[in-house]
Amino acid sequence: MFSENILQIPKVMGILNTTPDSFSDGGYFFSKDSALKRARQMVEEGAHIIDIGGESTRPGAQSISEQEELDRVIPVLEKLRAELPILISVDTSKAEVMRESISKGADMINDIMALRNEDSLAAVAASDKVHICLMHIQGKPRSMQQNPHYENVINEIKTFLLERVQACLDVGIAANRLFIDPGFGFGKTKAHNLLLMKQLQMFTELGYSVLVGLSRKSLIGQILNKPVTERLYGSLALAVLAVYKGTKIIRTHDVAATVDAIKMTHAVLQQTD
Ligand code: PT1
Repeated sequence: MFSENILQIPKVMGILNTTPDSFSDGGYFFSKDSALKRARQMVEEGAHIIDIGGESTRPGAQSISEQEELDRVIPVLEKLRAELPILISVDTSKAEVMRESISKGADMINDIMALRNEDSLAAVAASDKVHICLMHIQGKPRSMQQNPHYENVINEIKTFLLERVQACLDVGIAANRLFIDPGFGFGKTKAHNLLLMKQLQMFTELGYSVLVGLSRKSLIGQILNKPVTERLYGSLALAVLAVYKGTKIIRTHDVAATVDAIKMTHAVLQQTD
């Protein structure tokens, strides 16, 4: 579980996509074996948590059916749970996927919709131990980058996350089960994303653990003018900043590199005279 102790050093969450298109370098079709191979590799590289996702939430992505998502996620979760001594998160917004995942032993539900979809709040409230990540998004993945707009991006996201935290507390979910995430790239311009990073302490100082996902995102492409395959150094710079500002979990594709960057950052922050 995510004991107090385990959160002392910031943790790396490795991304495990079970979407067919994400295996474009290998075969076109997703296979359970390739997902398990990737998960084992991330554990060897030092991941503390594996985040299994069946539905892409990248800008422009289409949603998939509940059955499709269950078919992609649950078999991988079951295999991972049986095989690896690691925390398992499931990236989903669907109540039924949450319920199935919890019953198969998931340790965390990571929801980009922050439990606003029907029945999803009840689905996680039914467990007394699963951890929950509440993320901010403006709009829906398919159209969120069309015209992001805020009067005050920091205040609006902070208010939103605190409202979702309160909704969880109201149904009896303990505060220490909650993580909050400002949702980099989810209905935000380059300026919005940069300001969120510059002011990230506004979120880490709220009293809830913060999780962020920055890995290979278009924000990095916009600054460095590099394709998604060449965004590692940019991703590491942002991971270091996020940890410096008090983030507890970094969600990433590049586990080994991120583990080292975070260890170094944490060692500096820990040092006393
Ligand atoms: C995230 C996150 C996530 N990101 C959490 N879950 C994705 N808690 C999926 C781009 O701008 O940050 N936090 N689950 C991936 N989504 C995106 C969004 C990927 C934007 C790429 C971009 O390139």
